Amino acid sequence: MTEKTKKIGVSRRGLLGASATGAVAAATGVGSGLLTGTAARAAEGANLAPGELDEYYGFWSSGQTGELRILGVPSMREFMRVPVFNRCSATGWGQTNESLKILTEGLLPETKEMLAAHGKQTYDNGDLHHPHMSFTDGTYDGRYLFMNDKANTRVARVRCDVMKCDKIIEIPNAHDIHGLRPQKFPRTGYVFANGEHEAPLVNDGQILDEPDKYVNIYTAIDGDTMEIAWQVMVSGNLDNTDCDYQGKYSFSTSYNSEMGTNLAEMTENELDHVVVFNLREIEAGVAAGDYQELNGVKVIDGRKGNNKNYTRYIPIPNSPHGINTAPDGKHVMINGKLSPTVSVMDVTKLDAVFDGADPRSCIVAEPELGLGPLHTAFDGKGNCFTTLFLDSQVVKWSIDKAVAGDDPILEKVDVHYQPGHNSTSMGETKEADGKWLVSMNKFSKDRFLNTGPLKAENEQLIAIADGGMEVVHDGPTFAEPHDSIIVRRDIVNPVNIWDRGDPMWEEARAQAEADGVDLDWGADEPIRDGNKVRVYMSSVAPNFSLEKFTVKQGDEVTVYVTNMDDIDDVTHGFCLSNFGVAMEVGPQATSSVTFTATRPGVHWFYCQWFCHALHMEMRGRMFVEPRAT
Ligand code: RUQ
Ligand code: CUA
Repeated sequence: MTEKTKKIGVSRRGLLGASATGAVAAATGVGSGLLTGTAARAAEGANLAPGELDEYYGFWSSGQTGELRILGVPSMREFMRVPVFNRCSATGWGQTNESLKILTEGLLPETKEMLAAHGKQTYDNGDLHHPHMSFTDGTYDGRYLFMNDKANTRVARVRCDVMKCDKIIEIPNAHDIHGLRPQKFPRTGYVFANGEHEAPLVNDGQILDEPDKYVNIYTAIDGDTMEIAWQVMVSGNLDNTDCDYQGKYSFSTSYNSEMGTNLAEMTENELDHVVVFNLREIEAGVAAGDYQELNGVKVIDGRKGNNKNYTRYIPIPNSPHGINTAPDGKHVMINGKLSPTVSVMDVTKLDAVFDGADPRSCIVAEPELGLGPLHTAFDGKGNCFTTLFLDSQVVKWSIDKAVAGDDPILEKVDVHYQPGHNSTSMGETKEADGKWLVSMNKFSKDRFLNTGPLKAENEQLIAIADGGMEVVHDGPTFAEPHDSIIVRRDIVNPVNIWDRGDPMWEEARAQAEADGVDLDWGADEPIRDGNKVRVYMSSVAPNFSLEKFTVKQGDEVTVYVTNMDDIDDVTHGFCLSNFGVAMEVGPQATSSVTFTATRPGVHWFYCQWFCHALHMEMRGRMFVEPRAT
């Protein structure tokens, strides 16, 4: 904080007092969010002038929209949407050959069969919950973002150099990947992924309504290769996951330890559990061959009562949800959801638990914080910020006080409404800096102009740098504000222009080579190969290298477009009207799309990405000769 903002901050607080602001606002008849919000934003530097850059990147999930979003913090401006599990009309994600390769190559054989029966190549929907960056030595390293798809049991990776998804895998044996976190130390390393819903291990229809025979699956993926390293069979379903700063343990919350299949059964027990995974023991078990191989994956048995050292089950009250490792490297917060408590687990006591100590001996505090604790974020100064879903509040509390058995609650702030996840700047790394807190709220109710029965959800920015908690910004969001991370901008360094050698269009490169075509510039005539036709063109604003090309009705046509502009921000597109074809072609990138030329006649293709004063003129014709009758 600069000297100037500090002074404004102090004088504002001096005048109004942190808790008096609401009363003053109410008395003047101005919405408290408006008055204190505007004042506080100016004071805390959340309000950036046009052209000013944010201090942090925010990487946001979009829940059931299925994409990753990039925001700026503290401005909360949305910069970019990165399609991942969804389809994208603008970029052609789900339609270009390059994206279809990524979307299909990691699918299981039985999934491909199911999709083919529906006339599809890939899923159309996804539910992206948890985006997290790769780590090196306990902090973000700017290489990758990893994220889960709860809807179709997938895990994806986004390259941070180009901010595009480059890998998606479907996880066999598991059902609905929910919690996801990368290994923090020594590096990522593993990406841990929770299977949320339990089912028979071999789910071939032999076992149906026999829930006592269902298992759940915890998966470790190799973040470099995006291959599955191993899986562990566990008791109870898995909710969220995190890991320590030593590279020894990871842990998952589990609600429904009862293995019930309806609400009454699922919430019957007072205690559920956290499963602790002993990474070295599991690796040793895999090395020693103590696994069964199922769908090409090594599955270790870590169920309750297996008498091995792969897992421990720590009883936790009741239906714990979020699990968050504090930047102190020692404490892990397990958020009680149906219990008003957060259980504080001390990871330094886990060795003893694996040596036979009482599993609860690692729980060093269990403060009661309010109703519906879901997730906890950290300021790196020993304080926690826990969302209280039912109370519509965020509670700030002290780890030391909780461990000492004192009342740890320092402050509560109202959020609007029903918060789920929250995140702090760098808060899930050892470099947590305690400047900003975002509360991702599931309901906005009256906070915005009414948009009908379906309303925006609400993300609120809370300034925490001066030791208090001030809600300084409301940000509407569409389906849904699930989870986010806030990353210092010096860590993230995307390129402006693609490298012509990028692996993203490896197959186009190989095909062009086989066709004797220079992919950079294209070919004058289509290359025919039976009824398969390949059209190669380049684009330099405001021209495509081909003004026209001719194919025959019924041909399977692949159009490759290479954008030879090497200027920042000059993206071209290729849109073929009435064929449902459109794609983005970034500077120095190649994109391709395949379609069948069913319609005879003259068809215009045009650049749909505004690139030049003569952008409207950037177009050409496809002639489709009618099939001889
Ligand atoms: S879980 S709202 Cu899908 Cu992230 Cu807690
Ligand atoms: Cu190229 Cu518009």
